[in-house]
Amino acid sequence: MRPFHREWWLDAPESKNVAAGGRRASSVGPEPLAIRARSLHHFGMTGGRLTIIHVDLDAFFAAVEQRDHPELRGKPVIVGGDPGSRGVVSTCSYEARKFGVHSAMPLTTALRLCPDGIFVPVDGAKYQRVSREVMAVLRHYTPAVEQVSIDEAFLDVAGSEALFGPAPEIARRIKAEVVATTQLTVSVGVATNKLVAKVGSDLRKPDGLVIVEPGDEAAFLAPLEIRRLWGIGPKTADRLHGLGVRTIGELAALPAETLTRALGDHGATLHDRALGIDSDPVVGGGEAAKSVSHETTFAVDVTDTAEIERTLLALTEGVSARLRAAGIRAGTVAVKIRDSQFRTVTRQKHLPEPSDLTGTIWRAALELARPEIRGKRIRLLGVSATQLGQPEQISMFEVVDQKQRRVVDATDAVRRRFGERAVTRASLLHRGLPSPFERDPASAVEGRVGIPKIEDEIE
Ligand code: TTP
Ligand code: MG
Ligand code: MG
Repeated sequence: MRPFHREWWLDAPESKNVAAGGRRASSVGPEPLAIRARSLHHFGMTGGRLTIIHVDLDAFFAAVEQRDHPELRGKPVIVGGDPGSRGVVSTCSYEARKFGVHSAMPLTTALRLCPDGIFVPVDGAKYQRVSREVMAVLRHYTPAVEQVSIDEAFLDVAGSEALFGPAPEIARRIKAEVVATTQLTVSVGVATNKLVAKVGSDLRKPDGLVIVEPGDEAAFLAPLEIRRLWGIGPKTADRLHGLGVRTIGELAALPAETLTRALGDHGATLHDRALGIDSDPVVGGGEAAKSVSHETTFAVDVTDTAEIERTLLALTEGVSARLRAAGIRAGTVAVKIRDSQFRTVTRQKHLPEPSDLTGTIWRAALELARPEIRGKRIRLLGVSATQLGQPEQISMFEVVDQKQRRVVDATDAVRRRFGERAVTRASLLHRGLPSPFERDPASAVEGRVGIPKIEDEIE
């Protein structure tokens, strides 16, 4: 029942076929056609990184009905109500599309084109519920999710790569997680900007995955029909056809003045779009935390390495306990070090696996701080965790660190019940160090003991 998983990187002959014959069914298969295009031109014109993802559900309302009524699967399902009424088609299954039925068409026309179609009413409340489930899946990967309709959204995964891998990998995970959660398929486009990602997600429906590498935007769009471009409706298309322009490449080749003369300001915008240029940011998710950080200023500047390293441990404890309390993990750890001359350096490091464990984050912080503290009098220290995200459901990491995980879960539970200072490491006791959850403590570090061993982590 599920169609092929379609995955595709740009390659020039393939895209010509798409232009000539619309969506090709013959080239699909489980393996990506990983023939990378030679970028033809326009280096640097689009410039961005491959972090924008567009997700759109396939035949959304009809797919929900087929999911919930197995007898409708594989059949031409038309959502919109009684075909004898004056309503229009909301959407229809891909089986019905073969007959020429499409959204916004009068139901009576749909009945004429597809007399064996199964007409079902619109269940708006149900589709809203499913839509919320899908959007929740998307937010597992980044807070930067911009929902643009009931069944589609843009994501900017620039801050999530350390947690979940590069954007194409995130796209594959999203596809799998949406199926696992809702039994529905989505089509996904991955590109450097929203315009190209959106064209990409639409190109290989259903269950498509199209990845357009940076620099390939114009070459990717060139063979496609102009109607695939945002902002080209039937009227604009007619005028462009009048100028002999049928493909996006022909549109890009037209002198900008000719376009402006024919279409006014809109012409200039279209010229940029035809080249795959779009700087519209993904808007959304601004409320989510971007980092968790603790810092402390010493009452008296410190030179003692052991003291500095213990302070980093205490700060790390605070940061990691807050990560765990929020159910998130950090992909990157940073330290901030200010010396007696008020010179401030920050150093950061990606973790091999996102983590919320004190030991892992502290080891990274030590590695970053050690070269920076040598021979200096230190005034301020800070530890921060960034590139925050939800933990993956199953991780190799969990298997390795189960013992540590059990210990932190137990200590967090005791702290929640009995207060922040109820559990602390032996190496931090009586040292006047800030306890976890105390933010930006100003308390000075007193006393000198040996460098705490990392094994202290598990007490
Ligand atoms: P679309 O994403 O445009 O269409 P779709 O999901 O049905 O099919 P595709 O695989 O091509 O993406 O719209 C999402 C839903 O919005 C669609 O299932 C029903 C509803 N809708 C309408 O009610 N009226 C309309 O004119 C359109 C375009 C959509
Ligand atoms: Mg859709
Ligand atoms: Mg849509």
